[in-house]
Amino acid sequence: MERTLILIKPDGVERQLIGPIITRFEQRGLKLVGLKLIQVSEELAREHYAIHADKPFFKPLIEYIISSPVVAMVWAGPQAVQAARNTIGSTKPVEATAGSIRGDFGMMVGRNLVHGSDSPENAVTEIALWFKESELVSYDRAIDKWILE
Ligand code: DAT
Ligand code: MG
Repeated sequence: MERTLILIKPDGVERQLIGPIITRFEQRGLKLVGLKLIQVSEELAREHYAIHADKPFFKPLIEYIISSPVVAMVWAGPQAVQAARNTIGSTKPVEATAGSIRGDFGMMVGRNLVHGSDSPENAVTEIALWFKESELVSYDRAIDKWILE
């Protein structure tokens, strides 16, 4: 079982898309193991996006992510990172496949609704940044025998 960090960014929260976005991951068959609504500090935002610190879009990216609350989640499943990235769609919503979250709900790269970890290694680092291990739960889902083989 792999775990991935998913964020519903401020535009997703403000546009009242928390429910529809969570539904996409639930329908996919991923399992929710952590969830919280938080007002992100600039410090956390900068650490989360540290890899982009030298990019011209870094400042607006930080301002965007701290502009309203964010829903932080951990979803688990086989190849959860790749499954979630495909459900989210390409970084630029106009280029994202219809049926993906960004492809169905987004228009601009700076308002692309959702973050998802891009590799299993980065997922481990990001989950540790956003969640204490005690905030994550482990449970058996009865439905899993119809999702996992
Ligand atoms: P992703 O969120 O698909 O993993 P990323 O890690 O390359 O994309 O970039 C992080 C965020 O930074 C992305 O969701 C939106 C913003 N971003 C990326 N490339 C950008 C660009 N060329 N112009 C403006 N914002 C950009
Ligand atoms: Mg990324």
